[in-house]
Amino acid sequence: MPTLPPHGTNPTDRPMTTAATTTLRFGRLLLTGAAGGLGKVLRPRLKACCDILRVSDIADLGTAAPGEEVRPAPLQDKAAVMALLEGVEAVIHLGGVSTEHAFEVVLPANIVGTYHVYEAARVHGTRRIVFASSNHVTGFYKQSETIDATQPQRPDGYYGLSKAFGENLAQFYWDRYGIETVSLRIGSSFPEPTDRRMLASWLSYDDMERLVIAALSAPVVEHTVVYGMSDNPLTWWDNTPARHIGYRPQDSSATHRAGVEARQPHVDPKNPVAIYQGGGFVTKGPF
Ligand code: 15L
Repeated sequence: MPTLPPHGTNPTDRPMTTAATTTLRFGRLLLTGAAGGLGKVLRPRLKACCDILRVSDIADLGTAAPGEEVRPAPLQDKAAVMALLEGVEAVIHLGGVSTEHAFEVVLPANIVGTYHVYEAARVHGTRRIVFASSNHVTGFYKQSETIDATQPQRPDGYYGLSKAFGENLAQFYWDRYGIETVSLRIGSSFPEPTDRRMLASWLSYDDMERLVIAALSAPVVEHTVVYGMSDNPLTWWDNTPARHIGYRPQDSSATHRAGVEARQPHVDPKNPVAIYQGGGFVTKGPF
């Protein structure tokens, strides 16, 4: 059943895998935020690589498909999150708010909630978490810069700050308790890129699946931060420091470029949306 190596080991007899080819099977996986945009995409795809997929959200999750356990739970309820992680091998933590909001909205769902997930992982001995971070952790870098995940965080709002907190929490739980995390700084994961910014930040759904499977199955990750992007010819993010997780994107925004440019022929270079990597998020608020 469990396929993750014990903490501190680096087995050489297990091949790296990709979404398309993985034969890796987990016992029970937990997907939080399963009723959200990316949760709905990942739910059927993750079911293919585990015996039981436990899905959670505060929004309606529908009925359980074969091999699923449906467990609604508010992330700010510590007891509920404790129960959620019982018997879980690894967590894909997408839960919380996914766009910019007032701090009072972000705090319970993203900051307190993510703390509860890590505390529950510590208590139950869960060994790996795939954390849905965001490109908005570094949204105040300019689109004229190329950065990698080793550069200082520059969040572009309270949402980005909450994801920066989540990444720091992940680092702490690795250093202190040996719980491994891959923090995915997801770009724009939609069916296709719809504006010029997304030509750089787009992550196709298939590449999103490849990224999550790589994050779950790489033998040793400690705490790795990786940008979630497809193989876009135009990009601000260099994923070289995270190559060890074995993520190899196979889609590209190039095939959508002509359509995007026809729909959005002009960009005002003085508009902050076109200056900063975080796009429109940098102009939200104050609340
Ligand atoms: C995010 O983090 C959001 O969750 C998503 O809705 C998009 O807005 C994305 O960033 C983006 O930057 O395009």
